[in-house]
Amino acid sequence: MDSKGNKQIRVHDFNPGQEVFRAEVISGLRKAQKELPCKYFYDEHGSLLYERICTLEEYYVPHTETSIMEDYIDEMVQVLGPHVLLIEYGSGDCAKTRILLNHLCDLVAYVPIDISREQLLHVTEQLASDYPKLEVLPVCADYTSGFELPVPSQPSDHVVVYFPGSTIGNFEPGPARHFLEHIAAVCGPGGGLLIGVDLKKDPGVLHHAYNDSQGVTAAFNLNLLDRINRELDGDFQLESFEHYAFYNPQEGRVEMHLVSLKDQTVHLDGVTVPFASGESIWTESSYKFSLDEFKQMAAVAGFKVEHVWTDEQQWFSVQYLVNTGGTTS
Ligand code: AVI
Repeated sequence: MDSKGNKQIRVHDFNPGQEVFRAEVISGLRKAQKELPCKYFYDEHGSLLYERICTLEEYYVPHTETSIMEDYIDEMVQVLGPHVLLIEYGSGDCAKTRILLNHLCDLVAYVPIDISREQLLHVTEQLASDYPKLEVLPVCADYTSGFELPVPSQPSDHVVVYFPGSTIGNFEPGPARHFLEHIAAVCGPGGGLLIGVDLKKDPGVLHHAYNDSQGVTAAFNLNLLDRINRELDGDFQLESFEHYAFYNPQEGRVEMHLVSLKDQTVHLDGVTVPFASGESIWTESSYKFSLDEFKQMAAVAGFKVEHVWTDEQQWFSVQYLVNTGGTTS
């Protein structure tokens, strides 16, 4: 507590920092198919743009997932069980988490993990005031690399990892399986994973979701170049690149690219990057799953699908997986 009686917020900080950002940007732009990791979308401005995407009707993911959570929260609370330590990977603005926090009344502690330090601090302050009895232990980290989890002051019955929003779809298949294996290790036997998984659907719906009419997704994609300009002294001309997103049915994923509109040369931090007209930087993949595909991937990582909740159109699913205590690979 500080002198005014407010809870002191201590962030466990494992943020990889500028050197890693620089190295990953340069190595991505040197590849034959240029690419940039989608985790770098989420600087302060990118996080705000993503929050705006999440309010768009065309981007069905958040509102569909939220209705599933609201419709089935009582069942979810039963399935998750009592005295849970809840860990959220990529907590963002915690909008959906509040549904869980409002209903899991005997929660032991909540550990939000996010790469965006500003947003993590802001959200933790809000949670501390809205849930004064809850122990909140924020971790600033790139959750795709190693970091230590804080230890709560009370023991828990079991650990539940919450991973909403179908962010699992932003991993390539091999890394997705490894990430699920990592989560299985964090949960331990008897622990579980409550995860949002986007499902295969009409490609027209996907097209509109990633090419929204207000251009917010395009601005979100282009902000990555702006971030490189700001933080790595780059000279990308944003008007010379165009947002391009499409569903690739063979791979079962939406791909987002930034396409160069002319032959041009870009400089950043002493490095020169040539672009041919029409050449793209691949900035994000968003895989969509059938229920069976996801079940198989989860099984290889050591998880059994215990429960699946979907919306009526079967566009999105929230699934509870339990760690069975051994992988099948
Ligand atoms: C965070 N992630 C699950 C979103 C997605 O749908 O792949 C990011 C996003 N990209 C464009 N719109 C939203």
